[in-house]
Amino acid sequence: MGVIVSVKAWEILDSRGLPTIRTKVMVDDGYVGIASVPSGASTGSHEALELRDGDKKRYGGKGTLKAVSNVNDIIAPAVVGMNAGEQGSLDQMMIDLDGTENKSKLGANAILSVSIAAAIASAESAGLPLYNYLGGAGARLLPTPMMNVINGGKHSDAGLSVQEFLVIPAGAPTFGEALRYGVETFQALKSILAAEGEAVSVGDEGGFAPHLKSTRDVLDHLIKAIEMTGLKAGRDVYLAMDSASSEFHSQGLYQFDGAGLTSEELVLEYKKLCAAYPIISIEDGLAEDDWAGWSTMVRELGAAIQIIGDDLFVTNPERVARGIVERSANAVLIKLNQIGTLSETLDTIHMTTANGWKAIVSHRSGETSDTFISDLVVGLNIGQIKTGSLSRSERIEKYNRLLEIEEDLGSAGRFAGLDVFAGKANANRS
Ligand code: 2PG
Ligand code: MG
Repeated sequence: MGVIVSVKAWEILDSRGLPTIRTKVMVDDGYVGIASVPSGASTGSHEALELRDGDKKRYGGKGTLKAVSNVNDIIAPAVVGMNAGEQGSLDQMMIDLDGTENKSKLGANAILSVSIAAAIASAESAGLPLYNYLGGAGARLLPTPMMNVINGGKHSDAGLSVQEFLVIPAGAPTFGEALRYGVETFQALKSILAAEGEAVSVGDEGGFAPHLKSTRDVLDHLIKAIEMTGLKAGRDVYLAMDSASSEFHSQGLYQFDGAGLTSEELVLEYKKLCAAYPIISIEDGLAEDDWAGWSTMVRELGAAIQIIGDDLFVTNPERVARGIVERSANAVLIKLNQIGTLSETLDTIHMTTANGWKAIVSHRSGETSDTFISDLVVGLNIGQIKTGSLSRSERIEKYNRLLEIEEDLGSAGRFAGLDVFAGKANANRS
């Protein structure tokens, strides 16, 4: 039972209409697992390699036919006959087949599609809900969502330095209520922007992309939107940012809101923002190789807020290990396709939480309808998910899967709420 009998990949499109890969793994009792791999825009330079064809005549070079054939012609013959439930052996077999540091031979997209599809097929074969299969009998923590309602940086043409402005409805009593707080805030924001004559079309992650003046201007709009719903900012709903600052960092300076700032100056600016607004989390506040700047940020702000490394760590256990030694952050963004197998992703999660840091499971800006991350976050009781705004089906499907899990768990379910946040949000824990 659970022995892999076939592996088949094909090219599909992601939410930006660009090619990606989908793979189906079938096991001997007839069950199948299907996985689709997402794709980033503000990718970290230390991520595992996303293999693209480079043939300019197809999709401007972004085709994924090589990755597809690497699955069908190289990985499939090697893994057929293995047990889909032996995740560690299966992933190690693919890592060895690839043989490079960053999965550049077979492609992290090719490898990850098989890794996840095998886990899903094995869960089906075992007759378990995917979250239970991944996490065991104790899986029951519904995550606090971080919702990206304003899309700047590389995710839209809004012209904002910061890539993501997020609302965190951590004060809600349940996941379902948190989702409602987020949706109502999103709708209120829409009406505020529309009344100002701003565009209400959405960016890559389903948030609005208005041409507002500055970071503070956006944060003011978010506070106004929260309060318009009757909720209270700093009690029911909190704020967060993903600066994705590698994108506006060059030659030692950060081009932030029209000024060229050093790391120290940017950290000071974040400090002022955190004092003025109920911000409880900042991701990639500094660039992916500015290790010294990150340590400064933790010294200045680490007690008050969550400091998340995304491009800094790229879900890579070796980079997280360095961050732990140097106290570079206190949280790690978890993206499966940055590292390329489920097993290595689990290693990174374990290292993160074993050291008392927080993990946040994340989507990519280019997504599909795949909802694996919803099961992963509940399965491992991680407590936080970042999966976009409250529009666009590829984002909403992840929330809908969490609603389904919440329903399944019934009174056994727990909502992470504020409990997963230390620092200033802690003051509001009941
Ligand atoms: C990020 C992500 C997801 P991308 O920076 O955290 O929100 O964006 O997938 O473009 O790297
Ligand atoms: Mg990020």
